[in-house]
Amino acid sequence: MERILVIGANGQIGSELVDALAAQHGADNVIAADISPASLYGAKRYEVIDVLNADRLAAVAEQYQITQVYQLAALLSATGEQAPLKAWTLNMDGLLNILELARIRGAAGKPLKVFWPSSIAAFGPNTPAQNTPQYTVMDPSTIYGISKLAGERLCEYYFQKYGVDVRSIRYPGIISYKSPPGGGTTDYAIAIFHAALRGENYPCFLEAETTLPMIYMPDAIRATISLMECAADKLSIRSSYNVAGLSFNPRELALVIEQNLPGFAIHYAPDSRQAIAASWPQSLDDTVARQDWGWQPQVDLQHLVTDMLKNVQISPA
Ligand code: AKB
Repeated sequence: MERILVIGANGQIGSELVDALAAQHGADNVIAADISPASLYGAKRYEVIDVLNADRLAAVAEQYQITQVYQLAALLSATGEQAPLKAWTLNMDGLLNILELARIRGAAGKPLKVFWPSSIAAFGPNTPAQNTPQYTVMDPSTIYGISKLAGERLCEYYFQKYGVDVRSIRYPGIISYKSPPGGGTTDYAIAIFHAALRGENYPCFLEAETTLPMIYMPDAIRATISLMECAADKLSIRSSYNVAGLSFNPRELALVIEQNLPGFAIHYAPDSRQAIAASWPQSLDDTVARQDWGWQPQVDLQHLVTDMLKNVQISPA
């Protein structure tokens, strides 16, 4: 029986992951945790945890005899640029605390499987942008991307040196409607739906032709859980796997929205996030994920748009 701790459970990915894991393992076996005292998503078991507090992590892991941890607490690319030191501390020390927890519990005969998200932000301006290979130049230019690349190296180090069973995906931009994203560069592809459903013209902070790798939340959750369920001896990568969903740019996305919602219009007002997006890949080669654990995306742009338009609950502008 698994006992699963999800840190960052109130966030965009965490909230949906908690539901998916609870459906699979039983609500009693999933402990949602976040820094805020209030659980936004009604998880049956909820703990207030600051991932920077190693003693608290150890106490909760022992209390529930945790066997798996998803460490999702982080500052993303755009907010990270507003507070680089805070982003570095949270992203790096948060991961290190979890890896250390897994090392210490593993040495005590209580193995802890770890999931930690990397990102397309770990790539940079000199990375080949088309069909970006699994192994290639990585020269991230944001503090978030630098923390992701360093984090990938730490994951592999802890696996090689201590046998920590850590697994990771380089998430593309994740699109979802259940809970808002927090401070990413790919967030335009969610905000655009809210504007469209409010009947507003959308002022896009990226340029029209800025193609980025994206993934719809159901595919992202499926990828994450499949990787965590895969037999350890099938995994050839302990840094982080490239995983592709689909790729599109703001103009292409707006066109499909307009086909479904005639009259919708977009205009372009690029800001500092344009430079971040321009340094990231446009599409990913995820052959290794497909070979190792059978990854296969299911959602195309048409499906994503119709599903988002059906489900987004409009937020204030
Ligand atoms: C961001 O835009 O910062 C994130 C990411 C691609 O990791 N969505």
